[in-house]
Amino acid sequence: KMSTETNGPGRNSDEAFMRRALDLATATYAMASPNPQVGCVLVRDGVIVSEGAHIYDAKDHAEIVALKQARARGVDPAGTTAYVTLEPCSHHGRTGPCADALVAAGIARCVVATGDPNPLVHGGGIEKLRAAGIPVAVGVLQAEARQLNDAFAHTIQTGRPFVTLKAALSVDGRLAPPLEEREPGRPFWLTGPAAREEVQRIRHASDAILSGIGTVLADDPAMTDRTGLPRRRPLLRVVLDTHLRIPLDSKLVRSAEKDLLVLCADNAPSKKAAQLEAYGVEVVRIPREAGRHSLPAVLDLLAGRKLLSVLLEAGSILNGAFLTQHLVDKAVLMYAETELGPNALPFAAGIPSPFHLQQMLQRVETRQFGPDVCVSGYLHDPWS
Ligand code: AOF
Ligand code: ZN
Repeated sequence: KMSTETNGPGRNSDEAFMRRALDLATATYAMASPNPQVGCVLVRDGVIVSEGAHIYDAKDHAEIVALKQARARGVDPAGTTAYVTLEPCSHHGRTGPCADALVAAGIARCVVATGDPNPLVHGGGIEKLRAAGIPVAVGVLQAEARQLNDAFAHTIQTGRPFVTLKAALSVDGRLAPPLEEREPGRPFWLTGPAAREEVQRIRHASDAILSGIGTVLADDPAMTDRTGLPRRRPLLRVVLDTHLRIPLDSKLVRSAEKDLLVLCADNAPSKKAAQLEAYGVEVVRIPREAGRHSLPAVLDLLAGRKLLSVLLEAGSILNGAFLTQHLVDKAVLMYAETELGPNALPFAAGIPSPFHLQQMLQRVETRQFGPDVCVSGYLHDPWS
């Protein structure tokens, strides 16, 4: 396709370089949180001279990584165009402002995919660049850049983690056969390997995974990130278990390595709590509302640990509680061809069917994973 712009670098080449910056940012899943995922490339005469991405533990922001790489290669960044997936920052955090560093380096032009929702920045970086006489284009591949940082945008504005509800469903919208028709301690598989791989990718992109004791007793799930990709902190596995019924010989407890958090009620048995703690499980008592865990309190506790994203992989009761309390931000529904019938476990208590949830979703996407169909969408847009 030909560029329709007549002067300056064409739109298509801007997109191509931003695509590369986005790829760099995408590669940092589980390495940037609690900061956003950001990538940057510096370009001169249509050629990339250096690249960078932000890794939380390395502190340097993506722009600084790219500037340092250019200099290490003997290239002066002056006169290059900087492509950044998130507005360069204007504040002093763990590092100095990237906007100042780009100005000092003599960048000729800056292309930004999306603004930074952080109230400390929020347009300030773009203003600084423009005030220094650097032309700034905003909005190239904006949708992709935003999606990558949904959880960051949500958390920085609401103070709570971004909640994604994931469910594997039968074609008639059920979670699993009735318990009495199942072998306990064995997960019931509806979807195929391609859909399950996608779930692993979602887990890898999450800071925490949450389920209820009912699911633990029925399935004995591991709730792990098995992508084999690096993470700067383990996927925190969280179980809501009012009375501490979680078996000591469950997969979760046996594999606990400071990455298993069991939330229970004030009056849960102390002896069981001590036993769990001896296995390396963290037990925390949290407030209840009408005999059930207060879900806002659960999310606040996770936010207090600087976790941006929570993946809810639970049964009917928790799915229903999160949905009816409007605490779900995004839903990912994986449908398999199998029919389970009206006696099977409903998708979510208090919601007639997953169809009713789908009707409420915005920006719905339908994808196929082998024989399975994945419908996903937002209940709250973290960028609106
Ligand atoms: C950028 N480039 O690569 C990133 C940015 O205190 P810090 O240093 O950890 O700063 C974190 C904030 O900086 C974060 O909340 C977000 O607003 C911005 N992230 N900005 O210019 C980057 N990761
Ligand atoms: Zn910065």
